[in-house]
Amino acid sequence: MKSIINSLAVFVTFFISLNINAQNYCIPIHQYGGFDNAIVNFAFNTLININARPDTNGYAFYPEASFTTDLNIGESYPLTASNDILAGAHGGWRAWIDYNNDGIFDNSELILVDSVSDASLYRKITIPNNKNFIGKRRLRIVSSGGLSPCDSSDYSYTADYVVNITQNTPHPLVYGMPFEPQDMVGVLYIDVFKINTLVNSQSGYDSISYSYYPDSQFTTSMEPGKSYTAYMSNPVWAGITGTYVIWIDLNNDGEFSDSEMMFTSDPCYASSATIKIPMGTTAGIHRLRVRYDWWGSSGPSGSLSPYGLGSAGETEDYDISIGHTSGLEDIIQANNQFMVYPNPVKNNLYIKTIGSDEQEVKSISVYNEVGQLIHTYLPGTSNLSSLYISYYPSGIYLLNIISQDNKKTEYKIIKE
Ligand SMILES: [Ca+2]
Ligand SMILES: [Ca+2]
Ligand SMILES: [Ca+2]
Repeated sequence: MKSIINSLAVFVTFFISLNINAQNYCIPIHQYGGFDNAIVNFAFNTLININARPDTNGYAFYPEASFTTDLNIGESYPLTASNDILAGAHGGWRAWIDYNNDGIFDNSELILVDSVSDASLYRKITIPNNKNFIGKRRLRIVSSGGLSPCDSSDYSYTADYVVNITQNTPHPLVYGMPFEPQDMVGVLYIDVFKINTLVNSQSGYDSISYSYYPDSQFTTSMEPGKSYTAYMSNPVWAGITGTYVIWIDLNNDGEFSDSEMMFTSDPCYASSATIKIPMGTTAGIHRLRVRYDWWGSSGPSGSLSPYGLGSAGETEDYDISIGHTSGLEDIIQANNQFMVYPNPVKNNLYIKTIGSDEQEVKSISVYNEVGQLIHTYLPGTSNLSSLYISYYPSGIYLLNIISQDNKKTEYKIIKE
């Protein structure tokens, strides 16, 4: 009788596994993993899963239909994760990608190890330049002390995703995400942000306490070597104040480094700042991040990070333009339908429609110097498209832009 039950159990387990995934991945059970240690926020490149309400058994599989992202081999992407309580984590993060797709996460597939006790994680993950890894692959991330991919520690939490490993897929430059504890959303927020001629008033806050305003919405042009005034405020509401920090990605590498921290305030409701754009800053569009946080620099981590979990506050991102005014004018004279900038370009090429909706971009094809098609990019309906072309070899490329009204426009660009 016992052997029949065992056989039945094996059969049922096999059957369930088949239905969950073709690969029979181990599924850890963490008795208390659904509580403080749960991975509530996770972002990897364009995959963003915020305020996930996980299962109480400490394991979640997020299907590809809802959460996935394309990752080129040989490129690096930001990964951010956190639980929901700044001081509550039991420490430690590990993650794997089953690169060889054999259903096992082995040590060579470990993509990050963080043994520091922290509720919040930020890493840039490089996908190995190996064509055998191309395809849909399982990613596993474990928080709070789970040392192996199948570890069933009581207090750990495990989340699985499917990522799509590709080659040379054009994509926008993505920055690491900021998060806020869910019950602190709207407690403190940035209601007004101004810098130079950019004015965003009464912006309020949204459910994830993060907003990205592309330069089709707000932007301003600044020159290297000059200083500009910024101003930021929140409505006086909770009787608590926060710290403002401003970063600008001056070298356009997709990260805000410590040396790119342009301003830090004392705890306050409102603050002015003088921002000096350093000489030698490369011309082009640069990401500016302003973050307002209750604990700010006095929090448990000692300084406010541009990424990961804050204590209560909001983050806003803007695209500002530095020192390429004359180049833009040249392009506008040449064609009054699109702006293509910066040119020469290093990382991100922007195509902005300056004509009517019918003239918005339908497709962009990129050809190399000898006329071979490299990519066709379908940006969707938007008056601003961005192509991440950092991995293109240096040289001259021809851009063939088709607008919604099927008119073709050609541009020559120089990739540095
Ligand atoms: Ca494997
Ligand atoms: Ca706001
Ligand atoms: Ca940077």
